[in-house]
Amino acid sequence: MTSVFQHLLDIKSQKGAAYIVLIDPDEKNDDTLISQVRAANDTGVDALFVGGSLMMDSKHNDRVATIKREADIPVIFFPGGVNQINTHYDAMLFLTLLSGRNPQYLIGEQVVAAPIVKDLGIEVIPTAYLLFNGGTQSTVEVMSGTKPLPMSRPDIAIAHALAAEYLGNKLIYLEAGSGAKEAIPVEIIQKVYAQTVVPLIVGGGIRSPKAARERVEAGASFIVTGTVLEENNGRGLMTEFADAVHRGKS
Ligand code: 1GP
Repeated sequence: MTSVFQHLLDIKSQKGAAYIVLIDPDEKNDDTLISQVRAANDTGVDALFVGGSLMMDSKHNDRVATIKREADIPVIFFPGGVNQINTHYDAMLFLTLLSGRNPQYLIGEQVVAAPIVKDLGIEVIPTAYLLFNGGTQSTVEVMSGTKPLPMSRPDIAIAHALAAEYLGNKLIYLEAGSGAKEAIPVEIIQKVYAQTVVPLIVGGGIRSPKAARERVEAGASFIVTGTVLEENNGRGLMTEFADAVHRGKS
């Protein structure tokens, strides 16, 4: 059976890039959860990332079960913490918050998670998570107690990306933070892409299909959107994003 990671790489080589929708299994999305997943099934979305930095009730595991039941595409755990692990995921990003200097998110959570992940048999995708300053204080910045990287310093971004590659990560996530005012700049993506062989996920503050397309052309292999779809519940925008990300090679 093809791994989820290989499936994502295959989509990238067939379509130029993959489009991933982030669903936060928090109570704020209770009413739209099923419609979002069904829309993703039907509009050319390639996979779902599921997770969030802060859960405001205890029902997130039930919501993930609902997402998995409804989804025809891979459901990938995008962990906000070890407490969110459950049996419903097809794979997980095994994240290290490499932009930060908080040992809890560099290795602490991972050590606690590892035996549980092994026991559950979840496919892991080693992923370096680089959080940038998207112009507003993100939930992940607050919850992780780490400083984001400056958007204005491609040299610092490149150094972190190279460290991520040499540490053996299979993906690098360039993250502006959910709801960011400013998405990761095209220039940062171009410069990081030129220096590393590791496929790039780009997310945070991407609010238009045009912005998504520009980031694919700059070198992103995977585009993630969350907030814009929470604010505009409907299939139309999802289809436009999928077409923009895939344009040219489908
Ligand atoms: C956040 O990159 C994702 O982790 C998506 O961000 O919610 O701003 O689309 P948005």
